[in-house]
Amino acid sequence: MRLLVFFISILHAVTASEFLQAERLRGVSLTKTSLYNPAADFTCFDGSKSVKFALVNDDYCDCPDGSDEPGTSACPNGSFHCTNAGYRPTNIPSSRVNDGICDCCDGSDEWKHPNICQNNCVELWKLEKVRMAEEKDQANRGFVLRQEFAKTGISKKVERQQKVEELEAQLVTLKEKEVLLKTTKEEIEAKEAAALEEHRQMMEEKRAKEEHEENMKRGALAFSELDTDKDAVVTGAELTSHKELDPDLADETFTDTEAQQILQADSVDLGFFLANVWPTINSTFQTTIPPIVEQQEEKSQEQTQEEVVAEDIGEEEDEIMRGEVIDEQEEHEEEEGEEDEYYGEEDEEEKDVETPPPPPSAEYSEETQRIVEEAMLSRETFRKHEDERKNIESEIQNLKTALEMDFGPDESYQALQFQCYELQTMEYTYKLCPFDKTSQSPKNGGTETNLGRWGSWSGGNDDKYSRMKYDNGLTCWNGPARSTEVRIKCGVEHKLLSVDEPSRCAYTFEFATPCACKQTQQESHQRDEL
Ligand code: MAN
Repeated sequence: MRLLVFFISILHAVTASEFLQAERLRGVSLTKTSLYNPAADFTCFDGSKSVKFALVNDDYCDCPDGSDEPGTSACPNGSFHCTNAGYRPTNIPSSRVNDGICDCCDGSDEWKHPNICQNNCVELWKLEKVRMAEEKDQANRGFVLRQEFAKTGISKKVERQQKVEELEAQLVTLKEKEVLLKTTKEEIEAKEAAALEEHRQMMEEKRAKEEHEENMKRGALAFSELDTDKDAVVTGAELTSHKELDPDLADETFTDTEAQQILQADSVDLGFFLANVWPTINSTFQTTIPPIVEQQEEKSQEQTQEEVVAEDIGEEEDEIMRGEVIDEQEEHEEEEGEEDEYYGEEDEEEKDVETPPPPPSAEYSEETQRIVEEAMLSRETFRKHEDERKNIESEIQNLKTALEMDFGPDESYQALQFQCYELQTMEYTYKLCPFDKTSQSPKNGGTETNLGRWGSWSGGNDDKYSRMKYDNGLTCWNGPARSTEVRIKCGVEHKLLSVDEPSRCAYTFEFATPCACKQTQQESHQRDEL
């Protein structure tokens, strides 16, 4: 009886061990164990076929999806599950099974070479625990900082909102005042325009009057020139001395009759001449008397010379004197070069002193001047006011833009606005200016290359704030516009950790900041599979 009980117990033990064996089928995770039932045929996971259970793990690939060979390297697309008891279970490609390299920390992937791998799962787990503790500590310290940043971010937001309200109220008053200033300005400008128009007309009339007077003066001079016998009338005969007045220049004879036709009479006095004759001949009449200005100049030259001559040689005949004096003066000038220089300078000084100030461009009346100045002042006041209003509007706009920015669920990322973080690599200095841009500057000089402008948070629904997207940077030669993805992780300080360019002109930055720290770090769970 005892012997029977013993055999039954042995039988039980074998069955349990077989069951365990089935449960622990090589390369299969606990969750998939139920799919491998030794008591039934095995159906490939893709449902493509069923095979005898004996063909599972027989080192021959039957299922197209490789599911019949979880523990061997027979299927190219198979997957081997490392239990890694004491550490984390993991799946490796079947091709790594029995390839002489230890992939699982429990060494289970090298089951044909039991001596080459050491089970180091426990050691790994110990290291992992230290790393996790450090990470947790960092996360907690970072979280404390994050809360500070969040507090500042929130108060900054409130401050900005209040500032917007304050500026908007100010803007209302400014706009009201601007309307008044504009009305005042327009009123005074209308007055100014009228005064300037009046001034322009006055100047125009003055000029016309002066022109008329000048014309009459020239007419009177012409009359006097034509009146050769000085009897206060001009006759046809007198007119004929001016051949240019001949209405029929081709025949080369200017007859009295032709001249009388021009005069409209046999002879004319000054009044009739100015009113009726001069207007018809003033454009053709050519005076034989040199122009007044020239005469005056000549006269003044003569006077100067006379003075010099008077000093040097006394009173003599003008014509003779002039010739001698000029010669002597020239000689004198040659001899007394130094003195001349001196006099020359003195002359220049005198010239400077004597040069009259330029006449005012517009000689306004006192009233017009007052209106013009008042209008200028009004324009200036309006312009200043307008500038002030525009400044306030742009300040409001900037504040609103900042208020619309997404600085994270607790506003802590506000701390990064207007800051830049740099990282040096062998070739470049990379810069991240959160919410603004990313850039790259060659270390040996040269211009900064924009690697993207702030776009948006791009971590997706799972963790929106884990990534930032900067795009529309400088276009790559024959390529896309440069862009950057910033991967954010928790750290006790804001720091640009690494930079990469995984594909041409598409960059990835790794950035640590307390703003990404969470109070409770997700624990990595040790899996103890037995
Ligand atoms: C520059 C840099 C590089 C980039 C090339 C593309 O050299 O911006 O990062 O790959 O241009 O031509």
